Amino acid sequence: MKLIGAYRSPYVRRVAVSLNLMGMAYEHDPIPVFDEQDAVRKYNPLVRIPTLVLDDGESLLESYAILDTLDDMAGPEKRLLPANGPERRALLKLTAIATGTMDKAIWAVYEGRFHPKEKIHRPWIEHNEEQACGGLGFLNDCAKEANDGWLGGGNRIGQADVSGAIAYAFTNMARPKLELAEKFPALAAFSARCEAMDAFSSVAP
Ligand SMILES: N[C@@H](CCC(=O)N[C@@H](CS)C(=O)NCC(=O)O)C(=O)O
Repeated sequence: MKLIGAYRSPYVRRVAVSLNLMGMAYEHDPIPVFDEQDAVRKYNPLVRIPTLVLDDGESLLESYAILDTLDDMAGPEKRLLPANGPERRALLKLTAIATGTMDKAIWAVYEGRFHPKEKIHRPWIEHNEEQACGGLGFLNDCAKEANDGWLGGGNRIGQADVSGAIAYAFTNMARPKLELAEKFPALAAFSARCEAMDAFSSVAP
């Protein structure tokens, strides 16, 4: 299978780390989504990354849908979110807080990147940054409680951990002025612990 999109995208990265953790081999094609739209459109009518092209040519899109399919393919031992039950519900919530944090950090970035200077609306950037910090604060409390364990408890890394660690790393990289390591030290330490794993460091942004 082929994963389309640069690892700078936190959504691409959470798919890449998940593939690594599940031990699934893939080819990486870091097509720049804004510069080579037709190359992405061929696989995804929304022209967004990540897009995962399966060996039979079918393409999967939207990271949550891609990961749901990969969990299904990986089977019970390797899947990163439980298939059902209250544990799934709790971990989906944590994962949604992590991906919502990514959304908000990206919206803050896009406001500055895609508007001419005179049309950039600072309050909208601050609004999104505040929401991203809300998500990171919640994850920081989970990291504090987890101590040296995983965000959602349990004895092995799961999707809430992957997405939580990447949400922090991406927001910290994209919004350095927010000084996140000082605001959220437990999450910063958790993210650093994950980033030291091969599954993460081999797909650094
Ligand atoms: N909800 C989507 C978000 C994906 C997304 O926003 N990707 C960005 C790159 S980080 C993108 O493709 N942007 C191009 C655009 O929206 O025009 C997912 O989880 O996959």
